[in-house]
Amino acid sequence: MLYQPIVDLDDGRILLVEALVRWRHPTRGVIDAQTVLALAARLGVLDILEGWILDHSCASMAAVGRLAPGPSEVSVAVNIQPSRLSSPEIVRDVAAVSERTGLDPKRLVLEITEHTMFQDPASIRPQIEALRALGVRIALDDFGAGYSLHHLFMLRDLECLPLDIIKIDRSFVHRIFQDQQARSFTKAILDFGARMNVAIIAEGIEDREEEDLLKELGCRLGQGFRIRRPVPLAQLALAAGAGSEREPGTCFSFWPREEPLVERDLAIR
Ligand code: G
Ligand code: MN
Repeated sequence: MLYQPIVDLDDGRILLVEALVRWRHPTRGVIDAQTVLALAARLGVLDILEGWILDHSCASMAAVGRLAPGPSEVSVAVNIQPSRLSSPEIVRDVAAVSERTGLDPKRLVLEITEHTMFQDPASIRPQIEALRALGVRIALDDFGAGYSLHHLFMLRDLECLPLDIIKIDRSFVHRIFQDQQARSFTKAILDFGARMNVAIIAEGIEDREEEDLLKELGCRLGQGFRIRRPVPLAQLALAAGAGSEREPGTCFSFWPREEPLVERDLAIR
């Protein structure tokens, strides 16, 4: 498993890490999350894999939190199939995982992709509410993927869904330069977030210009290769441990923003 930080763009503090599964194949190298999940779906073991990912991510975050004071503030975001939200089992599963691993549900975010959220909102609502009552936060993933004006209307529908976070899809983030409309839309999402008390995260930030423009538009939270590539949790924890004299209560931020880590990361891409 790898974990990709989601940071406060102003000071680089890590607020959340997204758990991303990887499969180190003996001959084909490292296989990314999308391929692994598609393969698991084809083999009919997607539920089992997702259960394992949830359990593993929660256990790892709980363990890291015990090692250093900083990471105990950081939450973990786990992707789940939206269909799982239609059944009350998810609430029991999450409660059981939290119990077993000792991870406070307040430190868990569940990410669900956009389109399925709208297919049958009534069937997922009770589960979302029960999960939020446990303290779990719900993120709408990849919002704006396959960008169309339709998404502007979707913002209205979103007002009716109990959401904590919206992640703006990276295809969208990449358009904000050439496309005035994409910029206005980003602003509309950010305004929506401010009005509805929903945190907005820009995904897939790949260069400095994108980051700067997003900040200018008022976006405070971001994720992407420009900020940090997905890394093993131990790597985040070790770095945080080095700064563990930091006052408890501050979120862990383990590398100075000025350090050219990103360039180094890009070099090994
Ligand atoms: O759909 P979701 O947001 O869960 O997708 C996460 C995937 O996006 C991961 O596989 C991750 O490696 C990838 N990813 C993360 N940051 C970036 C980025 O800046 N650019 C691109 N192209 N992919 C990214
Ligand atoms: Mn995601």
